[in-house]
Amino acid sequence: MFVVFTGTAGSGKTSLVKAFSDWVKDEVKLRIGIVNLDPGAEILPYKPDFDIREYFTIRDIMQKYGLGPNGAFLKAAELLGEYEKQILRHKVFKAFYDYIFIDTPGQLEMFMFRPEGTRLLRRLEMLRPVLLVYIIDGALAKSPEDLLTSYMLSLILQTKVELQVVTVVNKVDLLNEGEMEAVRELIENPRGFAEKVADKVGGLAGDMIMDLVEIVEKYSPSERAIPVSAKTKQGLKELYDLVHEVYCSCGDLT
Ligand SMILES: Nc1nc2c(ncn2[C@@H]2O[C@H](COP(=O)(O)OP(=O)(O)OP(=O)(O)O)[C@@H](O)[C@H]2O)c(=O)[nH]1
Ligand SMILES: [Mg+2]
Repeated sequence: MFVVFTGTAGSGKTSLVKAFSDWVKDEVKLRIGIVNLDPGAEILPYKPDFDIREYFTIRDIMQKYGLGPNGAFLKAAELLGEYEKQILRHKVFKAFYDYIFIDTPGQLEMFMFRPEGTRLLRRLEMLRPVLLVYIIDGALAKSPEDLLTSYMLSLILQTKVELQVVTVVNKVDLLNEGEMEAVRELIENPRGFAEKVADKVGGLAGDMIMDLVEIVEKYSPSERAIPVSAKTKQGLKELYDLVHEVYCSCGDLT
């Protein structure tokens, strides 16, 4: 199964790919392949089996096309489309791994919100089932509005990509008891959490949040989000159990 790690910039995708792949290799003794699809990455803590930077990097694109970093990510999306066939011919996509973890750029515009990224996900699905792990930056727990926004983004992604999504809240090692409580509340009762945020914000924004609450309630995944820490490895067993459950339900026994 492909497990694609996504989430806003700096939420901990790369750290979690490293921590979770090490954990699964050590504790469950499975074979994990790692793919880096972030052309903006400088130093990676893991050794990828395939690295998009073999084809292009954000640094090179900025120089070659005279672009700033955001323009370069949009150009990178185009290049991802152009190189798609070559990329998918790489042996990692066919090799005998139990799971292939895919690290993606924090600039969601390049991968999740562009047709080229969605098309690549579709192509991957033809090879094996694809699960999305959406990472909420736990540091946002200091601001319930931001925590809720990031949670809603995971629902929006879900409607866009039509893939199974597992949501995790990362960096919980940084949170104090009050912030941890906010995370727990969001996980256990997204509607109640959103209502509180709406009350606090008030006005038109509060009304809009209340409308969104309906959507949250209707489409919230049946699985709860999982609190994790790529740093302390807290929650990785729970994450594995959920990923494994999806793997079994997909019947992917390759
Ligand atoms: N305390 C703590 N810090 C973390 C954790 N996970 C990631 N970080 C830190 O958060 C920062 C960003 O981590 P990355 O793994 O690079 O995040 P990313 O989502 O891959 O970032 P981009 O690819 O740039 O979008 C780094 O300084 C990490 O050390 C965690 O669980 N706990
Ligand atoms: Mg990264």
